[in-house]
Amino acid sequence: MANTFGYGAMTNHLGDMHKSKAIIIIGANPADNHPVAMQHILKGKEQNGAKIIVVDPRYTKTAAKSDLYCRIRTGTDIAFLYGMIRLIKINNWYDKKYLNDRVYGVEEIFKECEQYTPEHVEHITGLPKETLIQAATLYASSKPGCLIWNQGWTQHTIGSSNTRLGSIMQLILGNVGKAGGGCNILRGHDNVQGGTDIGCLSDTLPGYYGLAEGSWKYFARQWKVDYEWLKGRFKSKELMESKGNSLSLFADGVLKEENAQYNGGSTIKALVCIGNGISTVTDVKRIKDALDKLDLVVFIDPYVNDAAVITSRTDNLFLLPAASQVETSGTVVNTGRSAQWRTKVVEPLFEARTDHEILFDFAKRMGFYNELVAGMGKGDNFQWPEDATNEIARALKTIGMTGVTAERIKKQQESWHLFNPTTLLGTGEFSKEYYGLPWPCWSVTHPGSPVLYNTDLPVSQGGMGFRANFGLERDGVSLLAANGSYPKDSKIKGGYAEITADNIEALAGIKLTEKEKELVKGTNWKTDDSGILVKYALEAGLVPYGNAKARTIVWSGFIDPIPKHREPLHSFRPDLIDKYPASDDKKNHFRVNLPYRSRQTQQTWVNDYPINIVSGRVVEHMGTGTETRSSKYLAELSPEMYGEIHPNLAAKLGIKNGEMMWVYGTNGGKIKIKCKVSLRVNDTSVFLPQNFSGWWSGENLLYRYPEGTQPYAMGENSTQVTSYGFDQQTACPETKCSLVRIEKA
Ligand SMILES: Nc1nc2c(c(=O)[nH]1)N[C@H]1C(S)=C(S)[C@@H](COP(=O)(O)OP(=O)(O)OC[C@H]3O[C@@H](n4cnc5c(=O)[nH]c(N)nc54)[C@H](O)[C@@H]3O)O[C@H]1N2
Ligand SMILES: Nc1nc2c(c(=O)[nH]1)N[C@H]1C(S)=C(S)[C@@H](COP(=O)(O)OP(=O)(O)OC[C@H]3O[C@@H](n4cnc5c(=O)[nH]c(N)nc54)[C@H](O)[C@@H]3O)O[C@H]1N2
Ligand SMILES: [Mo]
Repeated sequence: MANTFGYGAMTNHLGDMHKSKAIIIIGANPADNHPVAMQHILKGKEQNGAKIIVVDPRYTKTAAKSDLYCRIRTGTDIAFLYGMIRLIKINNWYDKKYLNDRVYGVEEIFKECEQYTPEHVEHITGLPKETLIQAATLYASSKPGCLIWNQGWTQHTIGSSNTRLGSIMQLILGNVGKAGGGCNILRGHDNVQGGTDIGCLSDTLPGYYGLAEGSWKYFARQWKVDYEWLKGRFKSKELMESKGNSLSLFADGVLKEENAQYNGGSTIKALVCIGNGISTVTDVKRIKDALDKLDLVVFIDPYVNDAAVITSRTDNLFLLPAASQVETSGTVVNTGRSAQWRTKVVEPLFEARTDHEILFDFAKRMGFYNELVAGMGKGDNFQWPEDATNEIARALKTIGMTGVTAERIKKQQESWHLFNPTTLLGTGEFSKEYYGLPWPCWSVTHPGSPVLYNTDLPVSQGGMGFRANFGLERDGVSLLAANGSYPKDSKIKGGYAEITADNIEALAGIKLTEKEKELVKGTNWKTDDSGILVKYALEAGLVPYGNAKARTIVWSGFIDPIPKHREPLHSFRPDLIDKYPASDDKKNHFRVNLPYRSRQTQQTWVNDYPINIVSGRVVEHMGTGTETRSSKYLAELSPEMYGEIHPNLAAKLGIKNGEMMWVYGTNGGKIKIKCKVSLRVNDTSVFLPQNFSGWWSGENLLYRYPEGTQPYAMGENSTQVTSYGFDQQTACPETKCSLVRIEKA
């Protein structure tokens, strides 16, 4: 759940959905994209009578399993949510005690929702007002209610606002911290949670420690390197402490000279791409142009990366064959924050090498191998990957990885069958452990925490309140949990600040010895390497990060203090953009300048591009499809790129089912694809699956693959026609709101 604990993470877990009474799936299609999660959702429905509500512009396979389907226009989820919240408010369906005890700032939300009457929501979203009333009634009356979202919510200029407001609705209903409830984002790739946790992000160090000097110094200590040496790797301290380039925007850092000023005075010159498709980034023509312009491009991939085929460069392009995940071992963290150990199944085949071996060799040749591995042990005096897992455990205190050691996770792997899939609790020798030690797992004897923010359990058994991370009060109003709100068995019967060396004695009611005082001096729970602060906090039933209120308002770094509806940059409804304008153009957003409002008003886009893209996936293929389109059987099931349009639109365009059509995007891109006539989308939209690549505006690029590496299925890449637009906070591409024109080919 964004903003409270860290970045996106499921508050609950998949098995926990067996306990739900209502499940609202909004901007996600698990029947296609998370078939295992879908099994759990269906267990909730079939065994526990959970009502399923699906909110999606497309009637998906998931929608086919719903009790109530709500079709909304893409990019209007905020209006839908405020409509829900308004009905919850005026009907007194909200959880007053919960709001009083555990939530800050709901009044602002209640004020903002006033304008979103069912009629107004219908006007914006297209959802019949009766259906909104039905959805609010059903959801508010069936508790606990579980909220599920995914990319249908994040790939927008206001994606981060969608996720905030959804979480706020859950708070208003008192659904957070409850089994069967929660804010549950279904994640993308294998280990995407683990990848974010360890800092594969350009705006923070591992464990969401940020980029400030103090954080770098903390990590210098964890990595056993000199802070000055670390600093010396950067051109300046300022660059060291500012957000890096992002995947979605790096091309603008290559192509546009104006951005060099944010990047040490130079545009980007070289790219190493490891485990990423990059041709899936929106407005992919930018990526091609950037790849063509760079001095050096390296792909580390078990397959021929699609981007390597898209570029027309002929030199300084390297493909380093990487081993796959069955040819290596180590930990991964799943969407429910549970860690799992993976064991190597076979040795890397042919000349393939594992990712870490390739990276180690890079470091050797660039002269910093010793520093790279120092945190695990000097020279080659470490055990891979166990010591890496243990370094993560030691360093990532913020999210409570402390107890997630290689030894514990490996031991669990041998006994996975002993864990209950609904509660995650083990039996036998694991009767005091949850499956995967879901973080926070505060110590090597802690069981892990299957449901975040659950105050019904003691902290030592996975209980916790909300995090005290934003000060103790704001404008004279306390940000701490109210008196009487605390995790079970807590010594303090109300709110308190995060634990520090200075307040531990007063809060936990203990006396530190002189030796302990020396050890914890100047630290807090997330920087204390001795573990003393966490130990005493847990003994007193206190959460190391404090016990505060969740906040509905943010006050630093955000464009919108409370979530606001803003029309997409390429809006289907220009009549609404003055009332709900995009945010102002943004300078130095992940080191590039980005247009927002100026792009939105550049022209009335819908006049020339009158059809709305609904973007999503197919079950047979993954990502760019690099891997799955190279599987003969999957390619046979889903052999070619297509666009789904309504029979009314097909008739209007004069295109028959199975005929070819040209689709033109707002950036000059075009794709030639097969028409599939379908009732799943409305008659102003086209559904474009994201999983194809290999064709470029009518040209088949198969000839560019090295001998013997050609995939079985090829197709036009939808990102040629998706829009230039990025989240105003996170820079996630606005692929889910784009306009196109379609003509018969
Ligand atoms: N088979 C398969 N599985 C996958 C993947 C894959 O490529 N193939 N990819 C993996 C990855 S990386 C990810 S991130 C996940 C993504 O998982 P999902 O988020 O489920 O994926 P999508 O199909 O892109 O989008 C979900 C739904 O959002 C809807 N949608 C589009 N625009 C809007 C909107 O404005 N509002 C709302 N409410 N809904 C909207 C689409 O119609 C679609 O049904 O899937 C993972 N699983
Ligand atoms: N139109 C549209 N565009 C979208 C989306 C959308 O919904 N609509 N969704 C967006 C999202 S959420 C995502 S995540 C992206 C897709 O995400 P991408 O990362 O762009 O796509 P993948 O094809 O999954 O790329 C993974 C690459 O890693 C390689 N790989 C696999 N295993 C390993 C390994 O062990 N080591 C190494 N080194 N490489 C490995 C694969 O061969 C592949 O080339 O698409 C984005 N683009
Ligand atoms: Mo993803």
